[in-house]
Amino acid sequence: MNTSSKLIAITTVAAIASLIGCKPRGAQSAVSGDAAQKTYVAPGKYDEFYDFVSGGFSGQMSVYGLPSGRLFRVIPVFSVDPEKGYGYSEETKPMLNTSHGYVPWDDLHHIALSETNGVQDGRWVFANGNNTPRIARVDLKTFRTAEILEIPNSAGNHSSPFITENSEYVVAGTRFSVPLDNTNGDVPINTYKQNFKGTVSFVHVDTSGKMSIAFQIQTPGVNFDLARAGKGKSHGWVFFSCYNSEKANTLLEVNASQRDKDFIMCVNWKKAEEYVKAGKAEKRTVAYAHNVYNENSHSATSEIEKEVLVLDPKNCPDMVYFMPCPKSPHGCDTDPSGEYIVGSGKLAAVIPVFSFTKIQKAIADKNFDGDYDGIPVLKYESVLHGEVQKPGLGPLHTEFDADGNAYTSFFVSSEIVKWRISDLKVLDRVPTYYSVGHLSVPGGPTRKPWGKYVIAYNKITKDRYLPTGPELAQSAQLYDISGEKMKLLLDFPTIGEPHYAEAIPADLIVKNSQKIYKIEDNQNPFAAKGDANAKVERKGNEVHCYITAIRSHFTPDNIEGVKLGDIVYFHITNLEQDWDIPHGFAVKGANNAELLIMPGETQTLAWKPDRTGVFPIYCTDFCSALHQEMQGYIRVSAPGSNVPITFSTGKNEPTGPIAQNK
Ligand code: RUQ
Ligand code: CUA
Repeated sequence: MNTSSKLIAITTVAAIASLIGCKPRGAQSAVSGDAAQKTYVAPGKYDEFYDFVSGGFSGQMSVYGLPSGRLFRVIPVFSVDPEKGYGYSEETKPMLNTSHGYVPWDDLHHIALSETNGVQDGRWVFANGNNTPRIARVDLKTFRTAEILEIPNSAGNHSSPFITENSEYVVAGTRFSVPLDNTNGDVPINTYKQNFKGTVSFVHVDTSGKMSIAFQIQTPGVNFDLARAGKGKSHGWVFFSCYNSEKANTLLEVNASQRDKDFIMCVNWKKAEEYVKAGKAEKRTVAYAHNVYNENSHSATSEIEKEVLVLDPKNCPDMVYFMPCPKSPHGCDTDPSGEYIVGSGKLAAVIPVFSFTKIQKAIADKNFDGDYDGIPVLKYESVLHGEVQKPGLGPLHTEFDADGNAYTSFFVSSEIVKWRISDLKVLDRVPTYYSVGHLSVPGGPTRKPWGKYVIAYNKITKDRYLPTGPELAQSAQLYDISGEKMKLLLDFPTIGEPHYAEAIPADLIVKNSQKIYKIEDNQNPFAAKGDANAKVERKGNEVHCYITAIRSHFTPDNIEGVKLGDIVYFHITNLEQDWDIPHGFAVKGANNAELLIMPGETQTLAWKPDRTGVFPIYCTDFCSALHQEMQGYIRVSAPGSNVPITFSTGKNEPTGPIAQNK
């Protein structure tokens, strides 16, 4: 190879590495001697933190303990889950309803724990549905999805859900700009610049956790990527990173990387609230689902809402500003003081850090660099605290500790870099295995970081685990950040693709954790609150079986009189009032799978038998020494049969004729 072709080869390798991420060396030797001790949680002992980790394309959220990395639970949110019956039971199906109908699988990227005064409070965790735009709220008493709200005028709900410091709002910025819902969307795609708009939504959270869309702000047709709310002095503002300020509609890889700087959009939501109060918002007709799970009836309802209020910055001065940010920013993170806003340009060679005080001054002085679609653009130099020089390649996200340090993930150079906010000095760097996306410090996005660890959520696993065919578990890596230098302690596999995660001290959640549902509070209309209420009733071609479950039998466990063409509803009430004693329920041939019923709860399985005969039913959760005896039969006769409805447990006399099926 001559020198110039060598050079070409090297640049090509570098270019490829910069796109796919490179693999650091010394993967096996990176662990320090006391790592095992620092992550060992002895049998019977509790972890110090809960870690709520997004499942990405699995649509779920998983819960780990830190520092052990032990998996405790997968919480079904935007996808059906055969482990919990979520999305299969009649009671939970409405949770996955949308204006497009039933959507049983979505893509969950970001986690937001509720806060009071900027500190995690352990009440709820919010998550975004990325594909069919939604925000979910999980109740941390029960670790169940309590509410899902669809976001209209939105497509690709990526910039979501980021939370304000008193959980006043969770925000949702649309990834894709699109023709808005109340317009004729049937337009040529290459009329993007005229017809496509963005929106950011402010979803109000009331004191009980209930969500509602307070207002949306219509924006130029850019792509919103991430966001963070201000805190402390910047409380009242939200910062959204945006890319594609070129407004490209094809081959964004090239066409959306033209401009030297894109933007961070700064929204003064207190101002927006004033404009809404003053009647400046336009009512627009849209359709979006609002699904709520009722803890007393153990049932979800889905309603389609019809209206949103939309603010146009053109009519609302001083509400929205653009701040230039080099180049294709992804993460946009605010430090614990609320003074600094860190942009992470995926293609930028520096990390820009903006100052909230300077932003306010630039606004007051009208220090603008023209406008973008009528919205003032702040002068880059006038709002900049400074740039971190040569930090690494491909910065994505930044989290903070309580000592004035920031931790930024670098996808391309596959590392975490620690730097100081005050003087922007790089202090330390550690490799990740491989290609870290998000990272998280417990309490890192709040006013009160708990520190101790930073966890890298890696996109690529390669040789780190035993191979499992073409796909490997994605991985998290735990680093000790209590000293000056970061130290790798542990790898653990994750469920789905971890995007963002948030960790919280365990005692903020443990004390509220619910153990059972009280049977006397059970308001499910199909509950049988004792064996005396167990029964089977025919209503036209529906057969409703009100069945109780208690160790180790169902009442009734022999049911006859069902005819082909009927729909059978098994309403199972778990009478146990003891922690950790669920019962399961399954019937042979049910297309709708199974149930898992918590103590004191009622859940319903709908079954449409497809043939005559006798079908076993049984408990699917090993609940007692006689779990295997927890079974029964249901008989299905021909459509015209005269077998009467009968039901019993513990009776052996014949209940109906045998040959009526013929
Ligand atoms: S993203 S790897 Cu979906 Cu939050 Cu940055
Ligand atoms: Cu009930 Cu096994």
